[in-house]
Amino acid sequence: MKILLEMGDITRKHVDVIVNAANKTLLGGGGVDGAIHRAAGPALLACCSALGGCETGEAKLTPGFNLPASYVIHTPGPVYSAAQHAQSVKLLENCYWNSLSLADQAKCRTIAFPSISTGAYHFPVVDAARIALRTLVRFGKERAINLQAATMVLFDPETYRAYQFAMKELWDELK
Ligand code: AR6
Repeated sequence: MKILLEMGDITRKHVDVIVNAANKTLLGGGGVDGAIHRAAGPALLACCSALGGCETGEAKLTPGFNLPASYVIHTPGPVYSAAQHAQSVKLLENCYWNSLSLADQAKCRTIAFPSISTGAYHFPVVDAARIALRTLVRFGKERAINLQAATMVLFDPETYRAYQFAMKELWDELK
């Protein structure tokens, strides 16, 4: 599975599935969640309302409705807590791993992620980038059957630079 970084708006991505940094209600919100619901149209909210919410780190699949992507995977990231750093890390890992598993089971070949938990949920971005990329690499090595490419779509230059830094660090380690 290829891993790619780009700067942009995830609602514009022509991939099989995009991931939404949701909250546990799955009833929409601000940030990337709001942008995805606006672009998908009201049918997405109607569909999400029937799902009964989602636990932090778990993931649920819906159609993409008016989005260019066929599906959306909704995963609530952890609200970052420095006092419970290890638990925040584990939950963020689960978001990536469970989203990838669900996408692979749905026979998706391409997936795009936003930087989960680094906006309203305040996860330190370099730590979050390390967790995201390491989990993508591990899933690609251990589990991917259908998935061929995972793209991190980063919305602002600072987040993009953090992911570039984490990618270089990981690359240097693997050399
Ligand atoms: N495409 C890609 N990334 C985006 C986009 C976009 N269109 N819009 C924002 N981002 P956040 P969280 C980036 O706050 O921290 C919501 O209200 C953003 O710049 O969207 O997981 C939910 O309902 C940041 O880098 O998600 C939850 O209540 C990243 O996406 C809560 O926020 C994540 O920021 C979830 O907080």
